[in-house]
Amino acid sequence: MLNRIDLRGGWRDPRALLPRAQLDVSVAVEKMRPLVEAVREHGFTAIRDATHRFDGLLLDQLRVPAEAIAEAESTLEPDVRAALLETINRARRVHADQRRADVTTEVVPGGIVTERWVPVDRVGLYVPGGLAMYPSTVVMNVVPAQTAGVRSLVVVSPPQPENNGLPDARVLAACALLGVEEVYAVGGAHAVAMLAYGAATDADGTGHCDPVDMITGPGNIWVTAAKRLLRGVVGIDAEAGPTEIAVLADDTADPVHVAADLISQAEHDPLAASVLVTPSVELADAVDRELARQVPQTKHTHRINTALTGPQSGVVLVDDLAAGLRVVDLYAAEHLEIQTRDAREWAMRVRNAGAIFVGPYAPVSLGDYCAGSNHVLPTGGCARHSSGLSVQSFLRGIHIVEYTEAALRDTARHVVTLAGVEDLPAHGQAVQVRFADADPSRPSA
Ligand code: HSO
Ligand code: ZN
Repeated sequence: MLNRIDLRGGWRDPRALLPRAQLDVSVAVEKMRPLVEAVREHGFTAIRDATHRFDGLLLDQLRVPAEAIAEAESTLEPDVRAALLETINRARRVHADQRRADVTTEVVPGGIVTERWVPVDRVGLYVPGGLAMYPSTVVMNVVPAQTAGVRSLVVVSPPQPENNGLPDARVLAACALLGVEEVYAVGGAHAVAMLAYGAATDADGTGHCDPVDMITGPGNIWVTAAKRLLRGVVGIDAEAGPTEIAVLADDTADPVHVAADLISQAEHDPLAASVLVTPSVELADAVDRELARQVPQTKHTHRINTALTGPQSGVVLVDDLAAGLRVVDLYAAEHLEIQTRDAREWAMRVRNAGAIFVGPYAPVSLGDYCAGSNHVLPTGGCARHSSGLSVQSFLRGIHIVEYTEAALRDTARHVVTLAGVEDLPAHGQAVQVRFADADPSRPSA
């Protein structure tokens, strides 16, 4: 069922052999440019037109009324409430431990630098609502932002015809449980543009969404395109591509589990990537048999089949686990499962992955919902240089520099020397001018 890539006996350029979804955002960027511009110029009317065009809904008001948010919470099924509360609770525990303290370093006597961590002021969270609804994503974005101390949080999510043009009821309920009050029924590139530029949010001009400083949250290719266009106007967390799971497994792995986990992420998107890396041909064969058995039993068979048989998914056969480790490091998966003997030791040797799930009882779907870890993770190989969403994503470290006269006097010659090297003598002069004895042209007081 899965494409097979045989890297046994070594390889020359594994990057060319490793499957990866081909997603050309640049084409989408050009398509979305006029819409983003229209929102900047015309605000509400452009958003309403786009919502009509893309969601088939003509809305007079984008802001979700407080009563609708409260209603979504009060009608929440008890088991869904319990699950969401548990998710929130666990995520809060993990994220609370991420909060960095301000640090003061005495660089030289009388010269100190303090790094002050200051939260971003206003953040917009995009919660998708296309192929699937994601109340869990509300939690994964809001919890780190709140833990960081973000003052103002706004959620946007596409209006759903089956919920009277409001976002999904569970998404609204998650907002209520987290205490998020500002929610708009807008999706797509126009939602991202609204967050970036701000806009009126109803026909009579009484409501207004103020521009945000930063936008986070996953979305489809149009949302990603808008984020790329608006990076710089606002801060952008990352470009979320189709989801990925890689499993590094040996002959101790249970093929039933491995197949179920590969399927679980394929369920998101026909472009999702499910990759098994193993030295065991027996396991690869058994996983294939399991996929053939399990996939027809799934609800979203077509989507899953498309993802699993696409060029972005496959089994990579390697000589041994050490070679497998090199492959998964080159691949830099969003999610990496280690299903091997001594799984923890192998996990600790991995250099590139968004999140690592160790052993038979930590499947990716645990992390998607309820491990306490964050599920907004780098895709498309970005795990080589980036981390998943965290409290840190919402903080800026501001250096506060304090030097005494004596400390600056002691340092002056180095500044002057380096300013000379860079042919920027006025830089040196800005230090020297402070010391009358070094500047005979200084008028006396
Ligand atoms: N696997 C997705 C997150 C998610 N799964 C949300 C289910 N709901 C990207 O990490
Ligand atoms: Zn998932």
